Amino acid sequence: METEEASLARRAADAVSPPPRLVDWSLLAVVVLEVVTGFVSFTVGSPSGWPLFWLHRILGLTFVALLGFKLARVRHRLTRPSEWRASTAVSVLTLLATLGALATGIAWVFGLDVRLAYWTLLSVHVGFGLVLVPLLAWHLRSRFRLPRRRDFEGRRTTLRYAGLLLGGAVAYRSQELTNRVLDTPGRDRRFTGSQPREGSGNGSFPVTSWVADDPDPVDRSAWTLTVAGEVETPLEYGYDALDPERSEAVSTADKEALLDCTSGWYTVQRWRGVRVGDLLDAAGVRGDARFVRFVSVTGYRWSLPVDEARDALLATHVGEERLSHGHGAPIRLVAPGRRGFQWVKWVERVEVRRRNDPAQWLVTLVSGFE
Ligand SMILES: Nc1nc2c(c(=O)[nH]1)N[C@H]1C(S)=C(S)[C@@H](COP(=O)(O)O)O[C@H]1N2
Ligand SMILES: [Mo]
Repeated sequence: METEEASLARRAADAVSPPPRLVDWSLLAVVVLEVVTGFVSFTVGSPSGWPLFWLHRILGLTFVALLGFKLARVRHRLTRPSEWRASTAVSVLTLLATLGALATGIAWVFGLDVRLAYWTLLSVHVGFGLVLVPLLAWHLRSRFRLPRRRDFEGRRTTLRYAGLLLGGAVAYRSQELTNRVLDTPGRDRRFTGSQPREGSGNGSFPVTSWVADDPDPVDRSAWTLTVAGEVETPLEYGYDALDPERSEAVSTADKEALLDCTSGWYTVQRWRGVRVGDLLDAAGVRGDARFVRFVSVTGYRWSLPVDEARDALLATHVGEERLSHGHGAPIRLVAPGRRGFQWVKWVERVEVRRRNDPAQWLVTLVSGFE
C-alpha cells in the first residue's frame, strides 16, 4: 500500500514527467547527441565553435532531469530482488557508466582537477562516454520499444521539453556564475573547457602523447626533414639548416600560439622555427595541391589545407628553449586554431598532396603500436 504522501509525490512527479516512452527515447537521443557533440568538439579550436560546447553542457544537464524521471519509474526493478533479471545487470552497468559520465562532466566544469596517472578528469569523462555506447546498445537489445505517435504529441509535451532545455541552460549559466563567485579553478577554463597551464618553455606544460606513440629521442645529426609530393623540387634539410640559433638557417619565424589539448589543458607559448609557407615556396607547390600532410617519425600524421599550412610553423624552440624530446624535438608542428592532437610531434616529412587524408583519424589513434 502506498502512503498518502507517497501517492501525492508520485502524482506530482507524474504531472511534470513526460510519458515513459518519450523519456526513454529522449534519453537515447541525448546520449547519441552527447557522443556526437563530444567527438566533434575535439576538432573545434576556434572560439566561433562555442555553441557546440554549450549544447553539450546543456544537454548533459537536461539528462539529469530525464534520468530522474526514469529512475523514479523503474526504481522498483532495482530495489526488489524478485524483479531481477539477467538484463538488470546490463541496466545497472549502463546506469553506472551514465552516472560516471555525468559526475565527471559536472566536476570538471567546476574545475576539479584530480588526476589518475596522466589521465585528467576530462579523459575519464570521455572514458565513461565510450563505455556507455556498447552498454547502451546492449541495454536496448532487451529493452527497445518502438515509439508511438501519441507519446510525442501534445502541447504539454512541447512545453515540458522547452522547460527542460531552458532549465538546462539556466543551470549551466548559474554554474558559470558559481565558478566566478566562489572563484573555483573552473573559472579560468577556455570555451573548450580546458584549464590553463601557466609559464613558458618545455617545463611549463605537460607532455601528452597517445599510449603507444613514444619514440626514442630523435638524433638531431642523423635526422632530416623532407618536403615532397606535389612540388616542383623535393627538398631535404638537416637540422643545422633549420636551426634558428645558426645564422645560416633558411629563415626563422616566431609565433605566439595556444595549444589546447583535448584532455583538458591549454598553454600559450612563444614558438620559434620555420614557417611552413617558406618551405613550400622553396619547393614550389604545384597547382593541383590542396593539402599538406605532416608525418612524424612514428607514423602519426595530420593534414592541413595548403593556405592554413602556410601560416603554420615547424618549431624547433618553445619559449626560447630548444624543444625537449617529449615536446617533439627536433621539430613539431604548431597549428594555431587547431586542437593539440593535430600538432604533430617529431615531424620528419612534409608531403604536399591533392587529397585530404581521412585515414589520419585512425592512424593518430594507433600509431606507435607495432
Ligand atoms: N607524433 C605525435 N604527435 C603528437 C602526439 C602524439 O601522440 N604523437 N600527441 C598530440 C597531442 S594529443 C597533443 S595535446 C600534443 C601535445 O603536445 P605536448 O606533448 O608538447 O604537450 O601533441 C600532439 N602531437
Ligand atoms: Mo591532446
